[in-house]
Amino acid sequence: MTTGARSHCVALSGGVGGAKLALGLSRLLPGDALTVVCNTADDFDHLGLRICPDLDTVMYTLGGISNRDTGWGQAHETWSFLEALSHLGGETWFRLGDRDLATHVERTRRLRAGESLTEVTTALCEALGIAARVLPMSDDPVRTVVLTETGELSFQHYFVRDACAPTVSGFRFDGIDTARPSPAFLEALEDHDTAAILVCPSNPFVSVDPLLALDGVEVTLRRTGAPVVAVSPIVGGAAVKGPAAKMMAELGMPVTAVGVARHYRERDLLDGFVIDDDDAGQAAEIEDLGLPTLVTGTVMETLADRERLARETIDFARNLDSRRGDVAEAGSPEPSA
Ligand code: FO1
Repeated sequence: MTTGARSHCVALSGGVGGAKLALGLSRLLPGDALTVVCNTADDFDHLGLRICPDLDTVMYTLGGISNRDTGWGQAHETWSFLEALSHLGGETWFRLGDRDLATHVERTRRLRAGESLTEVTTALCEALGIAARVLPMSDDPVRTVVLTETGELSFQHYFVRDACAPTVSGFRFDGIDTARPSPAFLEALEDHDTAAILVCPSNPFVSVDPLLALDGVEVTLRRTGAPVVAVSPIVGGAAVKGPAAKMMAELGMPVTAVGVARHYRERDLLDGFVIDDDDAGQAAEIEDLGLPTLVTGTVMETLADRERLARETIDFARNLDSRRGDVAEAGSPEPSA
């Protein structure tokens, strides 16, 4: 990022996919130049503790302590707590490692002491030495309810206890009508210094849609001067991780990058879209939706992949003439590499 021109980047993220791109972005951007806004509709109260999976996946990833194998929880984990809980007949379907447990205990303590989820997250990130700003999408409770053929399920019951097996017919975000975007979330979107707003390759329905459904977010995204670019979570007709592809199929949507592009396009939110080389054949159809499309490698296996995709996505965004907001500054962005 060159100085002078707008230098801040805002990433909208769910769990694993979003955290990978956020890590790439954090390697490119100095600390306060990156804000990661996380979905909190997966959050739930379990064993008397507030669990915030997407916040924790992003925090642990940026803090370098994430469990790369599972995509959630911490590395070098031990399971004494869960073992002891099992002996007491406690619920062990949601696996809480000993290190991870400390996060839930400290977060719950702070929340009970009256801190907002934003304040708690800021304190935890500081303790973990994370330079980027990590924010919950809201300080108010929003809870995804998964509508299935066998009835309604809380998100974690659907995702973990039932292993995403039930057929999905829809989603509901309980609390969305009264929840407000966290103050710093809207400020980041409207910040004149924001050069790009990136919708990370997270599940469009249960990770990104709750963020977008919060009052004021979509209208702010349309109004902001910063280009909004989404990275497709679907590559080659499959989700890189998680149930997005299965959900799309069950909702009768084409399980394609185009399908995801349409999902966002119909609400006029994006200035550009990033798809994988595997799906290059769909670029023309996405461009026909009015979405300039970058075709590149979007599957992030290595740290170098994460950094490259972050750099390419930012350069792509900066070179888009955002359809909204003020005309590009006098110091218009340098041509992308
Ligand atoms: N996902 C699982 O599939 N099984 C688990 O036992 C599990 C435990 C867990 C503990 C803490 C945490 O922050 C996340 C955990 N997850 C687990 C992942 C979680 O359900 C998902 O990360 C999100 O809700 C979806 O993005």
